[in-house]
Amino acid sequence: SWKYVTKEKSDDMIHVLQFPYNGEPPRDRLVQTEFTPNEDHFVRNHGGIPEIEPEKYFVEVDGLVKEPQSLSFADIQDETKFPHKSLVVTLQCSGTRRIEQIHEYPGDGDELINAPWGEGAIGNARYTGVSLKKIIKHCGGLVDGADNIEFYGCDTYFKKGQVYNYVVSVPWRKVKANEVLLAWDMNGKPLPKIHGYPLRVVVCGYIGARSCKWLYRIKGIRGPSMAPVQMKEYLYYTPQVGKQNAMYSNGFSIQDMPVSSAIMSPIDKKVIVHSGSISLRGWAYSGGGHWPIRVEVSGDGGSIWYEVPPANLSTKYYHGWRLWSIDLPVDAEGWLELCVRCWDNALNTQPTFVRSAWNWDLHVTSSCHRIKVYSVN
Ligand code: MTE
Ligand code: MO
Repeated sequence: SWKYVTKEKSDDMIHVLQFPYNGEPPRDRLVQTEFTPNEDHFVRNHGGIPEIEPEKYFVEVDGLVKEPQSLSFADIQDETKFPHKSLVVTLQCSGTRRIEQIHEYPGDGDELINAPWGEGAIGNARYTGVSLKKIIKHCGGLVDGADNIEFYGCDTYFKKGQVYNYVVSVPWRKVKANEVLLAWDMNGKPLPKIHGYPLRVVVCGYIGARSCKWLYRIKGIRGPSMAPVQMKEYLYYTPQVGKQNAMYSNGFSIQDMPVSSAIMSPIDKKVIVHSGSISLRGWAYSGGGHWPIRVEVSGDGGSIWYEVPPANLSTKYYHGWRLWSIDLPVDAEGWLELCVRCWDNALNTQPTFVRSAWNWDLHVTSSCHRIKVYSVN
């Protein structure tokens, strides 16, 4: 079997697809650090990894902007024009934990798109760059009637015999709120090639799909992008949609990520020898500008819940995850179902079972995360 080799990623990444490179880190390691090391951050690619020389690199800002411009990498980094800005942002693929939906009931058979992600298609980093709002203002602002911004990535991918660039959009109000960053730095290091070098979009609180890598064009448009990634992928279908009646028009375009959480340690199906408590660790995250405020775990499938002590939640950021840990009291011996659920600051919480929110394209598995372990007390 052929394997894409890159020094930018840890050797033990779990490849959910071999080509293009799509991988997530080992589960227990992901929650060891609040900021995910760049080499452990999950990677989601639709196509190849472009090689871009920053000296020859330009970003076109055009479409429905008043003064279209072509900006070099040096222009974009020019602090006299655009103040530098750092933001802590969790990027989450809407396919995170898809494997649970696949086990519940298989969905869209297009495996190239529907990679069987586990709980690791999420990562947290401090990104530095400029707010896209400043760039658009620099280009005279939007023409009347324009209300979305379209991004073009210079990678290409194939689907159903056609070649596409990666193209997506976000509404202007998101940009106006300074929640869209053009970033060249990830955790104090130059953006790795595999994460979009030299410049990528980072959209706070939205599904990872809108954070376009290898950005080469920014276009003012009216209404969302008509490109296939925007119109045909990342749709959330009602439960009645399946193989016989799937139609893109029945899908709801996913933007904000809902509240979710996962147990990353211990690992599913393990035997745990303990003396009265099992220590659990994991992540909790909510998109759309919300953040986790309460995490609870259960050792009996969800009858009795224990609150994770607030002191065991990592620092609160507006757009970042919170790691958590707890020693869960356990008397029972034998197979136990451990589960976690989270509340965000808008008091949203998670669906109880995977089947509560199963959808044909298998996106946004945000149900209460459950694993089984064998307890020896
Ligand atoms: N941008 C381009 N140009 N091409 C892509 O395939 N994948 C998107 C997004 N941006 C993608 C892209 C998806 S679906 C996700 S989840 C995030 O990038 C993943 O970002 P990462 O690989 O840096 O973790
Ligand atoms: Mo994604």
